[in-house]
Amino acid sequence: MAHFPCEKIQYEGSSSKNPFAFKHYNPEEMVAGKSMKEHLRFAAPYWHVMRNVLADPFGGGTAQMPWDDGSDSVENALARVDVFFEFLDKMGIEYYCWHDRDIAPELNDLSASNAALDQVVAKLKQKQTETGVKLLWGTACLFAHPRYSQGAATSPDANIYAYAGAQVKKALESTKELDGLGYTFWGGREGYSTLLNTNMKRELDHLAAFLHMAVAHADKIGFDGPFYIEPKPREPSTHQYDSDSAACLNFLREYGLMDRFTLNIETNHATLAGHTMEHELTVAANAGKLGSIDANRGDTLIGWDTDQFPTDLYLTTQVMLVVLNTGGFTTGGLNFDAKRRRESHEPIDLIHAHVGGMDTFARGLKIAQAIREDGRLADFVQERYSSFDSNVGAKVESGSCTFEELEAHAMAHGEPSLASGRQEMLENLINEFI
Ligand code: XLS
Ligand code: NI
Ligand code: NI
Repeated sequence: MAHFPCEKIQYEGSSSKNPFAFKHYNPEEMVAGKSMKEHLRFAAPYWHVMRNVLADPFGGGTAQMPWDDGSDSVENALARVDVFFEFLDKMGIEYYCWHDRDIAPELNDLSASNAALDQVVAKLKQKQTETGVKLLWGTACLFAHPRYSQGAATSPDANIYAYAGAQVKKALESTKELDGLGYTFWGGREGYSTLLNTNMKRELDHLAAFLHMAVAHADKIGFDGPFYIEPKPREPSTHQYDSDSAACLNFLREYGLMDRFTLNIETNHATLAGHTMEHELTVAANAGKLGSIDANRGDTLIGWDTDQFPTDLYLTTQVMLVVLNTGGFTTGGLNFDAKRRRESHEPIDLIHAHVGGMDTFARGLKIAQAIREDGRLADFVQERYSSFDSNVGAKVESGSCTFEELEAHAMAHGEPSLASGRQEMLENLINEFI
């Protein structure tokens, strides 16, 4: 039985008026030597597609899920897997992501929960084999259960810390079992509400020890994919330790974790941190740590993580410019960590939402590549710094310059004349392509 009343979504081109067709995402179309699907590597998050009931702080869920009996049974969890794979097939999405507790229920104790997870993982494995779908990354939900209300790997309680470790151990083994390409840590409760009760130094030391144990266990079981840290500044905690790309990089460097970790950057988290997505991606890329992307967007009028689908061409163009400039994804991809609005409660709205997100990224990819081929933007930036290509500037960049030499240069050259930054001209240039 079909749960999403539409055919498989096909590419029909930009003149199509069919809401169940891609206007721009043409998976096999080549852009700069690679197919669109290889560039974009779309992934669907199990938690939003299958488990998000569309509640908000003022009201309960509205999502219609006729396939779901509402129970915490393993049977219900197994039934959802078929629906999810029907969804992936209709969308032509070849990657997915999960939290352990999205795919399988948390039962009375850890061993029962682990056994339930094993059953669902076995079914996911079979579906992956049948369809060729791949797991982009797995993760453990260390934020929903009340035991984690004061943190998991930063809990003040060693018993809870141990429980979290056991949960990550199992989630990592399940990721390995499904040939997952990566493993993500989003520190949902890893932060604090008040420093009055918090020993920040001990919590950060514990978090680092936790991540080192994860790496050691990955090595032990032969999981060699990257670990991602997903920055977010606040919500649910008042202050979260992984607040933005720069904070994460500093933490990873301080605790000797740079080798195995890279970043998974989410648009709405960037904006909550008071940055643009382009900024967060660029900070990561400069450190060689742009691993993967949670592709959503926020709402300028709402102050929380609204996890909306990307619809803004400027945003997707900026994202794809950074991605293309770094040479593209290797293990990562574009995971739509996005949910429908509470008012879009029918299953078919999931299809509309993803069609839009995929088309918006396809256009962003094509626009970004056109801007790169045109070359004027990159040429402008190169020219802007060209005084560092020779003479005193080149000496600075080689690390061999002294203040005496700068002084001699300044004395000899008199008052410098500074060129315009030409922001408006460049904004006009970008609009030529959008
Ligand atoms: C929540 C996060 C979460 C992570 C995975 O804001 O984005 O969904 O991506 O734990
Ligand atoms: Ni996310
Ligand atoms: Ni988020």
